[in-house]
Amino acid sequence: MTLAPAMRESTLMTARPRILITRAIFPEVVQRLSEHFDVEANQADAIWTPAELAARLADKDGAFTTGSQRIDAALLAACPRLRIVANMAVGYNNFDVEALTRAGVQGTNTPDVLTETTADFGFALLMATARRMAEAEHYLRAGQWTTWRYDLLAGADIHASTLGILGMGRIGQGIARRGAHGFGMNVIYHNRTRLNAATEAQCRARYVSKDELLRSADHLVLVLPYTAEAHHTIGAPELAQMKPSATLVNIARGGIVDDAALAEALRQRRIAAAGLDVFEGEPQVHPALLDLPNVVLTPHIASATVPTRRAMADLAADNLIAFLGGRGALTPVNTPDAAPAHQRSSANRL
Ligand code: 8YV
Repeated sequence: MTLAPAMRESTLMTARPRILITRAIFPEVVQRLSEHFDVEANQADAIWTPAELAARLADKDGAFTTGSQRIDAALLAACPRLRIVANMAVGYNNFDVEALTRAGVQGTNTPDVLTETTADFGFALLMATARRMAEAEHYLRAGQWTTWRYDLLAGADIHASTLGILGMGRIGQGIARRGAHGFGMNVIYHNRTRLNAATEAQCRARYVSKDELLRSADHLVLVLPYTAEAHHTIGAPELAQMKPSATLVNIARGGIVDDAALAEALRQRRIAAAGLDVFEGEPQVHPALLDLPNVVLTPHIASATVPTRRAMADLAADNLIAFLGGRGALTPVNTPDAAPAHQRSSANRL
C-alpha cells in the first residue's frame, strides 16, 4: 500500500521508531536503546543470511550493525523505512556508501573512541611478531626448551629501528607516536595525503613515497582503510621490495594484503615475519598461513578491550538516538540524498 505523504506522516508520528540490533551487544546498551525505540535485538547472536537480515530490517527505521553485515543496494531496496545504519566500527567497508546516499539513508561509524586501544594492539602485535613471542610460547609449551643457545628464538629489535606506517590516519598516528616517543624509532609513513607539518612533528614522522617505505622499513604496519583501490596493496611485487629481515603487521582489513602471496613470502623467508589481525575472507584464514612458524595470528581483536568496545557500542547507539530524534548524526560517513530513489518518511523521529 502506498500512503500519501500526509497520511504516512500522521500514521508514523504516533509510533516509536523501530530498530534492529543485528548482533549481540552489551545488555546495558540494548536497555538504553529500548528506552528510545521498539527494539528487535539479536542477543542470541545468530548469524543471519543477507535475506534474513533484509526480512528483519524491512519494517525498521534504524539498524545497529557491526562490520560483518553487508549493507548494499539490494538490501536497501528491500527496506523502504530504513533511515539510518549505525556501524559499531570505525571502518565501514561493509557499507556501499553510494547506495546508502542514493537511498537517502544515513550511515555512521565509531571513530576516535578506539584509536588508542587499536594503536596499543598494533604495537603489541608488532612486538610479538618481531620478538617471535607466539613461536617462543609454542616452543616452551611443546617441551622443546632443554638448553640455552646463542640464537634461540632471536628476533629483530624494535628500539631505534625504522618503523614504516602505511595509512596515517588517527590510528596510524597513534602507532607513530608510540614508536617515536616510546621506542626511539625512526618513523616514516606514506598516505594518500601528506599530514600537515605540526602533525608530522608531533608524530616525529617523515613522509616518503610508497616505494621508499617498502624498501626502508624494518617494520611495516598497515593501517589504511579498505577500498576497491586498496585491494592487495601489499602483494608479491611489494613484498619483493621489502627487506628480508622485515616484519609486516596488518591491523587494517583483510584484502589489503594478498594473503596467499604473503604466505609464500614468509615460507621462502622473503620477509622475516608477519603479524596479522585481519584476513581475506575472515573468519576463514588462508590455510598456508596456519602452517607457518613466523606469523602471529589474532582474530580481529585490535579494538577489543572492554571499555573501548563499550564506548563503540555507546557511540553507535548515540548516533541512532540523535538521528532518529531529529538532531542529526554525530559521526556521519555520508550526506544522504534529500530526494532518495524511493521516498522515505521524515516523520518518524523522536
Ligand atoms: C571492529 C574494526 O571490532 O572498528 C573497526 O573498523 O575493525 C573493529 O574495531 C569490527 O569491525 C566489528 O565491528
